[in-house]
Amino acid sequence: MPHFITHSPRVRVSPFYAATVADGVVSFSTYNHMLMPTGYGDPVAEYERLTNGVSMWDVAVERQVEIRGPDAARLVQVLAPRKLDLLREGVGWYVPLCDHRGVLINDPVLLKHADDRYWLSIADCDVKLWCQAIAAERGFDVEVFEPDVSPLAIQGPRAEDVVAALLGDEIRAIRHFHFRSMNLDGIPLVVARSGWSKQGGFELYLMDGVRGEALWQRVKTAGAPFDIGPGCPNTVERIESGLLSFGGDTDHQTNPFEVGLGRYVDLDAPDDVIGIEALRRISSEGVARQRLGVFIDSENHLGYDDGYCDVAVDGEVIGRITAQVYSERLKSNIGIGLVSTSVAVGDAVTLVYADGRQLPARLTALPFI
Ligand code: THG
Repeated sequence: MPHFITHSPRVRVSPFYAATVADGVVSFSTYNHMLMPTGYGDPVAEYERLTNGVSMWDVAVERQVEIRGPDAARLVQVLAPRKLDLLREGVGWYVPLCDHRGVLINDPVLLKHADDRYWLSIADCDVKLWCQAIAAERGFDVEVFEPDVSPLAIQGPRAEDVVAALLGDEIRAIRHFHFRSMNLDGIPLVVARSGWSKQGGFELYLMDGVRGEALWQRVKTAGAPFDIGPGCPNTVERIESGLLSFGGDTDHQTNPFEVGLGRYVDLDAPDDVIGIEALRRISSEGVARQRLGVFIDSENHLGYDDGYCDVAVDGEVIGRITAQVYSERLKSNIGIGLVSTSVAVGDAVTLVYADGRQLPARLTALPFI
């Protein structure tokens, strides 16, 4: 029996929704209270396009939290444990947002439009509420709201050629994580060199939801000579690349140092930054867990349906695998997990599934590729 999800303000659809349905989307997840496409029915072709060609993704679920007003710079500095006086207009930075205990609560890209205007391009959780609460508690003069902005990602080695065909050769000069405002025959965009893959690419932040269908068709047309096709944030590629999935790979205790985001924390950020004292303490005491990969020894190709599993050594649970897939490129099942610092790369471990199945595995460093 097929089942359906009722659309409502609690499960919103993207401005590209009708276009993704017309192009054959077969599955969705939810993210930031919206439907997010997760597959078009041909995972091999989708992986191939992403790694050798170009693919277009409806990632409108990466919502923006806009912070605007005289105290905008003060608010973002209090929210993010990086020294933001070094962030320039037209540049995005990856910033781990932490709570007062140094626990990671989101991993957005912070885009600076102006001294009094920023976007937090967020992963899945209610960052707007957090920002509004902190702004009010600290008495800052800012507005915090979700603007009408919906990213469409163009990812893969041929992405730059597609975006140049769409918007002109000037986009080739946009550097990694830099962005600029552009206009595509009346469709307002912010164009950034970014995206949740290691294959290179751009994100077109659509600034008028009514134009979703128009933008999708324009990208398809510009991409046709490059064999563009639809895709989604790709589980195989992101595990091979070791990209963090906030909420997937993290739990309610995870700090940035455990998951490889320590290089995005400045311990000498100002003392009034939320969580900075805890982060300094965690950094000096050292972490108890680390994010590693595993090669899993199994005849079957593993995936979401296999569920997640504990990682054990000598019968003792020392961690958990949070995502696993079969990698055709590596000819092996691979996974990502959080494990104790009592184990190390190269160690043999046993994966213990909820149904009692056990599989041998070996710890390895990230990324796989
Ligand atoms: N695009 C945009 N917003 C996002 C995401 C995105 N918001 C949330 C979600 N994805 C998760 N956040 C990201 C975004 C980018 C990267 C990782 C997680 C990323 N990281 C590179 C890395 O880890 O090597 C580079 C980081 C850097 O150079 O600073 O690209 O996909 N708009």
